Amino acid sequence: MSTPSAAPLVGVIMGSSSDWDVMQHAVAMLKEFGVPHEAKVISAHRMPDQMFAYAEAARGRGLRAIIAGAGGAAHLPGMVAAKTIVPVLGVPVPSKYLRGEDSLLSIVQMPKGIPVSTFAIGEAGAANAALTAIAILATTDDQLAARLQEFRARQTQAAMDMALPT
Ligand code: RP5
Repeated sequence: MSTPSAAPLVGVIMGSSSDWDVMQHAVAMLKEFGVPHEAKVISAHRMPDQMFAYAEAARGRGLRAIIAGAGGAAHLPGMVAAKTIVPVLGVPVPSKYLRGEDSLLSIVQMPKGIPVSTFAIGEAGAANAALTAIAILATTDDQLAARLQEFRARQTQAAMDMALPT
């Protein structure tokens, strides 16, 4: 279920369109739960003024979480977090030469006082960042909380139904 016309509650931003292969998994999860969201390219290095404007406006526009994905010198999540108190969920995107270990370390090693919740490198991190944004929203939305519980229950059942080759 997707609600593109409603005011976005979650912003999904990424440093480049080349990050979409990974970040689409965050968007897919938000769509599955029917969470109003937006997705944009906002580059820390190539469009820093727009990055700061996005971060400064985020809370006033009603965003409750920002999922920020970037690769390499992945400054986007940290710099957005520096300019807003909206929770920032950082997704390290796999990079060409260091396979995302550079992205992970860039995002996770924030100085005390400016947190970025940092997720796994790649697809799992993007999906889990979305699930965390959903969990944040579910603290004040009982219907969403019920959908999250159902998601967990389906996942548990799928694991219990797993069979190994004999
Ligand atoms: C980062 O540089 C982006 O987040 C992307 O992961 C990486 C490479 O960007 P492109 O050169 O593919 O645009 O800022």
